[in-house]
Amino acid sequence: MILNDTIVALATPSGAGAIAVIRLSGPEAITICSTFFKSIHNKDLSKQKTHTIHLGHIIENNKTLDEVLVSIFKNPHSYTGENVIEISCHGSIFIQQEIIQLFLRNGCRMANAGEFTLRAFLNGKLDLSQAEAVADLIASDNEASHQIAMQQMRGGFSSEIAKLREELLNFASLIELELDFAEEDVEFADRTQFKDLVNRIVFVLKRLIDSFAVGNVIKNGIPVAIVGEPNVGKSTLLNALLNEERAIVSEIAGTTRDTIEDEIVIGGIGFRFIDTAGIRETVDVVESIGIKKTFEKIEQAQVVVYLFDAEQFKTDSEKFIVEIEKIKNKYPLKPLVVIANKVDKLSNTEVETLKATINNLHLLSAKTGVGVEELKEKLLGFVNTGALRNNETIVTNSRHYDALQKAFEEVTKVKYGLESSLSGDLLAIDIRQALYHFGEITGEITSDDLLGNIFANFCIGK
Ligand SMILES: Nc1nc2c(ncn2[C@@H]2O[C@H](COP(=O)(O)OP(=O)(O)OP(=O)(O)O)[C@@H](O)[C@H]2O)c(=O)[nH]1
Ligand SMILES: [Mg+2]
Repeated sequence: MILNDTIVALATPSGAGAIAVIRLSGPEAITICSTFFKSIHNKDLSKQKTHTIHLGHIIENNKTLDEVLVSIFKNPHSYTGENVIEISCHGSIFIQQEIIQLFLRNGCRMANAGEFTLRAFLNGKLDLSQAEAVADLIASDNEASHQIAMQQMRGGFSSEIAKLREELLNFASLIELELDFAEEDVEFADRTQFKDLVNRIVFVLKRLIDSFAVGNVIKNGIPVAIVGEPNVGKSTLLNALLNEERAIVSEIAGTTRDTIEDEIVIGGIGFRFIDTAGIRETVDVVESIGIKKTFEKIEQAQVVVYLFDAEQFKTDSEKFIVEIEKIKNKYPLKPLVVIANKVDKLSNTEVETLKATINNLHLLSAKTGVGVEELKEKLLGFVNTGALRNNETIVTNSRHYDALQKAFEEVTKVKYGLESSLSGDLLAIDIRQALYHFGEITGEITSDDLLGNIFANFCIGK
C-alpha cells in the first residue's frame, strides 16, 4: 500500500446532479489544486487558512472548466488527517471527469475504494470499528440500522471494548510482573479482584455476542417467508404489504413458481418478505423445484407466515389443520403466524366459528387490505427491540462477532484457570490471547490483508 501520495475521487454518486464534490487528499492536495484554481479575489489557495471556502474557477491552459467552491482542510484537521481539498463543481458528468482527469495528469492518483477512510484509520482519526461503521452508515436504509451505525461511528462500541481491554491489560502486567519475581512467591494481582473482573468481562462479552442476533437482523432485514397452498393469496398479501403490484396474482393455482423477495420498513426495522410457490403434490417439474425452494426459504426465514383460504377451510378444515401441525412440528422454534385469508368471502358467523377453531388465528383479506396493518404490528412484535430502545451497544459486524467469540473463549479459559489456581505463566498466555482478539476489533492488531478486505467493500471516494 502506497499512502504518501495524493489521491483524488468523486465523493458524490456518479451521474449528473445539481452539484458534485471532488475530493483530494495527500501532501500535495492543496498545491496541486492551487495550480489550476483562480480565486475571484486573486487569493493564493496555498496561503489560506484551514476550514475556509473559496469561490473561483478551475482553469487549464486559459480554458475555464467550471466555476467552483473549494474547501480547504489542513493536516491534521481533516477527515483523513492529511491535507484535503473538496471541490464543489457543477454536477455535469463532463465537468466531473474533466476536473478529475486534470488532477490525474498533474500528480494525483485515482483513489481506491475506501482509501480516504483507510487513511483516516491509519492516521488515527478513527479506529477500525469506527471506520467500518462509516460504510454501514452509508448503507443504512432504515432508522434502526442508522442508529446502530451512528452509535458505532461515534465510538460507543470501541470504547466499551477499549475499557475491557485496558482493565485486562492491567492485570496481565501484574501477573507478568509476578513471573519476574517467581522465586519470591509474591502475588501482585489480587486474585479475588481478578476473578471479579473476569466475570464482568465474561458477562459483557456474552451480552455483546448475544446482541449480534438482533444486530444482524437489523442490518440485513428480517426474513419473513409467506407460505401456504396454491391460490390462497400469498402473492396478493406480498403486494398488499409492499403496496405495489410486485408479484403476479391469478386465480390459477401454481402462479408463483419461483420465490419473490422485497423489503419494507416497519417501525424503523427492515423486513424482507419472501413470496413462495404454493405447496402441493405436483408432477410439474418447474413447480416442484419452486416448492423445494419454498422449504429452503422457510429454513432461512426468521418468521413464517402460513396462509390458508378461509372459504376453502369451511369444507376442508382437516387438511389445513394437518398442514399447520406439520409446519409447527418441522420448525418448532420458528415464530409462526397462521392466517385465514379471504375473510371477505365469509359471513360474520362464519368468521366467529373460524376464530374458535384455531388459536391465535390472524384474520385477513389480502384483497381488501383488512388485517394487513395488524399483521405488520404482529411481525414487529417478534423483534426484540429492547436493546435498541435502551440504546445498548449492538454488534452488527460478523468480523466483530467472530473476534468477540474468540475473546470470550480465551477469557473463559482464564476464568477456569483462576478457579483451578492455574500458574501465572499459563494464565498470562490466555490473557494475552484474549487481548489479541480485542485488539483485532479496534484495529490495534491488523494485517494488510484484513485492511484490504474491509476497505474494498467501501465505495470509491469514501
Ligand atoms: N376474495 C378474495 N380473493 C383473494 C384474496 N386474496 C387473494 N385472492 C384471490 O385469490 C387468487 C389467488 O391469489 P394469489 O395471490 O395469486 O395466490 P397465491 O397463493 O400466490 O397462489 P400461487 O402463486 O399459485 O401459489 C387470485 O384470484 C386473487 O385475486 C382475498 O383476500 N379475498
Ligand atoms: Mg403466488
